[in-house]
Amino acid sequence: MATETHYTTCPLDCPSACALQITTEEGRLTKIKGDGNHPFTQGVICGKVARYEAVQNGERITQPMKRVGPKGLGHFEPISWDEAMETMVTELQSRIDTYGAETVWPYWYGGTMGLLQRKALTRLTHRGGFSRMLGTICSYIGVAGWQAGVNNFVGPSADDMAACSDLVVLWGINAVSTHINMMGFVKKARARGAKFIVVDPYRNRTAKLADEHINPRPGTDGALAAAMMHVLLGEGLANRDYLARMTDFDEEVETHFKDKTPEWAAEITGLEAETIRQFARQLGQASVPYIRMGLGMSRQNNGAVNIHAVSALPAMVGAWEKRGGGAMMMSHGAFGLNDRAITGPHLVQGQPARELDMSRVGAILNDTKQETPVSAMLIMSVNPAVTNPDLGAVYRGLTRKDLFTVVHEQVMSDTAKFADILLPATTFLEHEDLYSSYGQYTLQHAQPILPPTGDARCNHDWVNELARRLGYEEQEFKNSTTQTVAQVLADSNLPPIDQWQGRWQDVTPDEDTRHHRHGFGHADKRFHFRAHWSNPQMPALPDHWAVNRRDLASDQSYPLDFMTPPAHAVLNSTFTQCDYHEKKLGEPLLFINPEDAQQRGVKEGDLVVAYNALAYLRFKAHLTEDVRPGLTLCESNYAAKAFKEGISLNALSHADVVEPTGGAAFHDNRVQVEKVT
Ligand SMILES: Nc1nc2c(c(=O)[nH]1)N[C@H]1C(S)=C(S)[C@@H](COP(=O)(O)OP(=O)(O)OC[C@H]3O[C@@H](n4cnc5c(=O)[nH]c(N)nc54)[C@H](O)[C@@H]3O)O[C@H]1N2
Ligand SMILES: Nc1nc2c(c(=O)[nH]1)N[C@H]1C(S)=C(S)[C@@H](COP(=O)(O)OP(=O)(O)OC[C@H]3O[C@@H](n4cnc5c(=O)[nH]c(N)nc54)[C@H](O)[C@@H]3O)O[C@H]1N2
Ligand code: SF4
Ligand SMILES: [Mo]
Repeated sequence: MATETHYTTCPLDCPSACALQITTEEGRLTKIKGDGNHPFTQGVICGKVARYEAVQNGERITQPMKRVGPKGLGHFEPISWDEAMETMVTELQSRIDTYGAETVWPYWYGGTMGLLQRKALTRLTHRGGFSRMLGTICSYIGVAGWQAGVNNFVGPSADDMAACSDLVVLWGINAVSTHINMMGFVKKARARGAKFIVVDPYRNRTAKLADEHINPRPGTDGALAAAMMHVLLGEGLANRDYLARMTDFDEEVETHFKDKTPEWAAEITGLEAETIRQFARQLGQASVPYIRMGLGMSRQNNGAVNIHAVSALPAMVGAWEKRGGGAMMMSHGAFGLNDRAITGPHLVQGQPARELDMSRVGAILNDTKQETPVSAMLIMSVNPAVTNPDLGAVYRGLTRKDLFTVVHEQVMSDTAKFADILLPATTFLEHEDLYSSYGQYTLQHAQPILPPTGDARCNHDWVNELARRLGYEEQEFKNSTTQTVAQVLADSNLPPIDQWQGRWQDVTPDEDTRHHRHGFGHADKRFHFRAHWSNPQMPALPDHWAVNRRDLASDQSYPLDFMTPPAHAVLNSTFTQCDYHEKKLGEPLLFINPEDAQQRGVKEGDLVVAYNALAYLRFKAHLTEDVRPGLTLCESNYAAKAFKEGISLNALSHADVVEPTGGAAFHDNRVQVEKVT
């Protein structure tokens, strides 16, 4: 076998969904680069995936195994797929007989974004009547905030921005690390003279490239946006014509903003009132302002209110209508896919089963009062022992003796170590899939390029076999991946693969739709300044909703804000088991402002402990003005082994029930910090 070139799609949970060019030699991955022909990738990919061989050719799980030591230690013994399947059927069936089908909780998330492999467990869940998973951990808070005002998950494309915007604002998104391709388009806009502003509590890699960095305290974007609207209205910079035609703006809304002065917001955000005024004027005076809103800013207890408030800014100045103007948060609304062949909603027999919030796995597994306890979990493409909040509770839950845990994994993740049955998973180079995106507008199809490693099977295949062994005879459990892809495309009125011109379909909505010129996603077609939250305690109009830990703190036990934004070198917990990426990531650093450090006698490189009511973790201190006084952070995520305590960063994250629909407030935590002597 000689050198071969292949094309595929990056499966990771990243808004870019890059088209990739793969080189193999003698059937082994040797090189990955961006596909230069793809309109969004444009030949650029991130450094972490460029070194994917660390996963592909690294230490993989290659055969089914059963646990032989205590849960959590990762001691296993090889078994056959047949024995693994038989054990699963026996263990699941006995628990279903005792407690009912809802005792089984299939659990999956961000390992792969490929539609077939990602959601395969859902059809089994539906058919079996198992507990359904409420997939809150990433975007639920942001989605609720966006629905309140816009309610259409489309927006101006990166091309629109590059070609037309004269003010580019990246708000709560560290694109250099989390959406690198976006930066190429920002560069083009800047080359035309566009100004580039970053709004983020943390002077991250993206902020360092900006013309201006505005750093509100975390969880205060609602106050900032409300005060900006006060200025826009007061200084004649609001677009009254647009407000009347396209929004629900009225006298009540106008009155609401009367006392949202920059001075009021300065108190809350920690910004100078003058900074807020100037920012509002820049937005109001720009011809085509564009805001790219990140989900990062939504990971707050008041995140939904903040997302809604920021999305109201382009409505206030009438930016949405102009090509390249308005705001963009997620692009998935453009795909219009019907995925019932994958998820099988029609396979539900009788009443739909209960839904359990994935962000509260610790609390749920430790809840002894539940009528139907969760006594079996099927875990696939997700690593809750690192990525879920309140890891202490997650560990206690996963070590329960009576819990039967199946984990399907590529590598020995921290969660895999808790498995009773551990199953080997293929990588995206070894299986077929369809890929949509939440940051750009192409639908991609990818064929397997390499044979499975060892006895690895793809998500689609083992789920189907388990279903058949449980006696489910529906066609959905017999279809191959190729048949399922064909069915999804047919159900979605899209051409079959053999009629595609290339490896992707452009699904970019037309310019009017991207700019909501025919209206927004509400019955009245208007942008809503008035949110209709399911929780009536949430402020209907853009405001500061004072429900964050800083707002509620009754004493100074944990005086410092603590955030855990995504690290550059890894993607969630993916790559944290790879030597190359681990080295790039480095040891866990606690970013702390020199002022806060000095008060604690802490110097650069000192060993410090950060603690709150949940846990303590030790870090190396990094003194930096990149965080304001009162703010600390550690970039996420790390495998447990990176910490002396043997548990990862989210031991310090609370599993709050975030309004209005659940989610995880990863960047709304508080700690105290002391020097370790
Ligand atoms: N390298 C890398 N890339 C990733 C990931 C990763 O872990 N590493 N994760 C992937 C995943 S799953 C997702 S969902 C996306 C997430 O990517 P996006 O949703 O696009 O946003 P992030 O870049 O996570 O946003 C993080 C930024 O939000 C800021 N932030 C936190 N709280 C607030 C706030 O209250 N207000 C404001 N204005 N800013 C705030 C943080 O300081 C940080 O700089 O990235 C994906 N890409
Ligand atoms: N502190 C903190 N925590 C966070 C965040 C944060 O900003 N701060 N961000 C949160 C966000 S936005 C998200 S989306 C979650 C994501 O959290 P997770 O969904 O847990 O994502 P990953 O950590 O990437 O873990 C995915 C696992 O799936 C495995 N995998 C990859 N592909 C496949 C496959 O095809 N099949 C199978 N069976 N396994 C596969 C990988 O090896 C990896 O171990 O993390 C959240 N956690
Ligand atoms: S992680 Fe994101 S930026 Fe990196 S290759 Fe994948 S899609 Fe592209
Ligand atoms: Mo995410």
